[in-house]
Formats: sequence, structure tokens, C-alpha cells
Amino acid sequence: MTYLAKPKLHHPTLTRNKLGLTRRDYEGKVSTLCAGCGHDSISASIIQSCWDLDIQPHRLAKLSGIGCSSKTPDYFLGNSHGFNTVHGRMPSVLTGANLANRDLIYLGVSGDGDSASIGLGQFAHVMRRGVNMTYILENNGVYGLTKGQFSATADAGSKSKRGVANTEAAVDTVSLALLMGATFVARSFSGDKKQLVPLIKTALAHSGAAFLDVISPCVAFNNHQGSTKSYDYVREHNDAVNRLDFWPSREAITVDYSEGGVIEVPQHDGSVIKLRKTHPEYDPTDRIGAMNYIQAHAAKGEVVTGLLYLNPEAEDLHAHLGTVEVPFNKLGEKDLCPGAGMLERINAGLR
Ligand SMILES: Cc1ncc(C[n+]2csc(CCOP(=O)(O)OP(=O)(O)O)c2C)c(N)n1
Ligand code: SF4
Ligand SMILES: [Mg+2]
Repeated sequence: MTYLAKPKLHHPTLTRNKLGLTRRDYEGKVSTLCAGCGHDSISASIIQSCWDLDIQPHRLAKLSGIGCSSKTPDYFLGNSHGFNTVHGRMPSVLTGANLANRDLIYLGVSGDGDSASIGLGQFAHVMRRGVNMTYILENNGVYGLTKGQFSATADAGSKSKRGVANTEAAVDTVSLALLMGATFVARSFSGDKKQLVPLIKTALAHSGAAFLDVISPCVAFNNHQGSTKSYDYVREHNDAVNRLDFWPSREAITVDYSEGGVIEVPQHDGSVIKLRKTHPEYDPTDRIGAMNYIQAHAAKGEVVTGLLYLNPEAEDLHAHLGTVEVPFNKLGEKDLCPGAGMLERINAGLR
């Protein structure tokens, strides 16, 4: 059996969002991942975020590659569009879908093997193109699905379950996303829902390439002493540069932030990010500064988390290409075929 359907019955007193939906309406099938796998906690945070944001499930498309992480879209948003692509190829399928129908909210889910090994080229290009999406990389430092080989994000010196040290340099996907031009870059930890949920919500509202690297321990193959992707290691070395809250609109702000140290970052769509700095010197709008900070702290074995970079002026691929507002899949023959007269004029202009 590869999946289990969940019973459809809801308790009548469950809280409902503005659409009248309960959190259960944002769930998927019963997870078949190992008990305690970090990926299941990320799915729970995605469910919470979409429920909080009152997203209509049919307006979201979830795409993934291959791996335990890439299986997870089956375990959330059972009423959304889904496409489980080939290993490492999620970004190009997502790009094509986004170009065909710009009206959907795109959520890409991938693993460190899927994104940093076979899919590294695709990863780099989807970031630099600014495809409007939320890209969540569930990072456990191993190929969980194929029984725990080191992946390209495993830190040099990190030990395998059998005690063998990894000798190769790690691909830092956060630094790579920054380098390639992603306009929202964050890192979090599957065990920190309080940090992760607002980051997912902010990423979903961002119009441009939003990348979220989530350290997500693999309890079967990479949660032992000597691993830098275990629950214990990440808890001990987590260096959160900020904490945020996300408000879908200015009117909705009900929390009192008068204790100080909070910056408001208004977004184009009227939503507001409330950013509480835990490291006063960290400026998430300074891309080069962010790269330096992340590298300097990684050299000390620290895992820097939080909203690492945000470009409030971000534009997406459709803006770069100057495409029409109407999604391509809604254009009819009249819009797409200019007629013989127009074609003649175009050809004449080229002579
Ligand atoms: C073209 C191709 N090559 C290799 C594989 C075998 N394979 C399946 S999943 C996987 C790695 C998955 O690792 P990751 O993306 O980190 O996901 P995790 O299982 O750790 O969540 C590999 C190499 C495959 N399915 N397809
Ligand atoms: S093998 Fe690892 S990544 Fe895969 S489900 Fe089990 S704990 Fe999760
Ligand atoms: Mg992995």
C-alpha cells in the first residue's frame, strides 16, 4: 500500500477560516513517512499557513521532484492541483505551468538531493528567472528515499550513521539562491513551527522567486551524533537573525508591538511583514551583507535562520517578459491569431 486516504468526517466544532474551511480541509492523504521525519512537520506548517491565509485550495498548484520530501505534497492540500515530476525537474515544469497560467499560486517542494545534485542547474535557473513561486527545500543532508547516502548539502566533516566523515564541500543552497537572484530567501528548521509558519506565509505572498531552505532531520539515516543535520545539532547551533509575523492586510494587525525593536515592511499587495530583529546588525535587505553573514557563521558551525533576504521591489518572470495580464491558457483564438492583415504588416516591418 503506497498511500492511505483520510476519513472525511470533521468534528462539527472545528474552527473555520474566512472561507468556512477547517484545517482538515487543507490536509491530504495519511503520510507514509517514518514517524518523526522532519518533512511531516513541514507539511503541517504548510497546512497551517494556507488555512491561515484563507487560500482557496483549487487556486494552488503544488509541484515536486522525487524523494521522501517530494512525496509530501500528497500529504497536504488534497484539493489542490498537483504534479509529481521527474527527479530534479520540478523547476522547469513549474516554470511552464506558471507561464501558462499566472493566476495560480505555485508551491514547489523538493529535497536536497533533488535540488542540489541532479536538479542543481534547474534550481539555479528558476531562481535567476524570478518565477513567481514558493520553493521549499526540505534539507536533511541525505538521500532519504534511497537509504541515506550523503547528499551535496552534507557538511564536510559531518558523520554518516556508520561513523564515516563526509569529505566533500557542501552546496549551501541559501547562498546559491542569493547569488542567483532569488528575491526572498529564508532558512528555518522543521522543529520550529513558530518561525516556519510566518516564513511560509510571507513567501506565498511574495511576488517573485521565494526560496525557503528548511533543515528537516531524517530520523532513519541522519539524526545521530556527529551529523550536522540532526535535531540536536540544529537546536544547539540555531542562530535566528530575526522573527517575523505576517499580516495579510494592514487592517488586520491586532498584536501590540510597543515593546520596540519591530520594523514594519509593507508589501505591494497591502500585506505587512512585522520583523523583530534578534541581531540588530543584520539587515535583510542587504544581499551582499547577508551572504557574508551566512558564510562567516557557517564557518563557525552555526545554522543561520530567519528571513535572510527580501527585495521589496521584486519583479517576476511575467514582468520581465512583459506578458499580458490574462493568463495564456485563457486567451482565445482571436487574441492569439492576429489575422492575415496584421501578419502582413509585421512581415513588411521586417523587410
Ligand atoms: C533520474 C533518477 N536518478 C536517481 C533516482 C534515485 N533517487 C530517488 S530519490 C533520490 C534522492 C532523494 O534525495 P532528496 O531529494 O534529498 O530527498 P529525501 O528522500 O532525502 O527527502 C534518488 C537519487 C531517481 N529516482 N531518478
Ligand atoms: S527515510 Fe528519512 S527522509 Fe525518508 S521518511 Fe524516513 S526519516 Fe523521512
Ligand atoms: Mg534529502
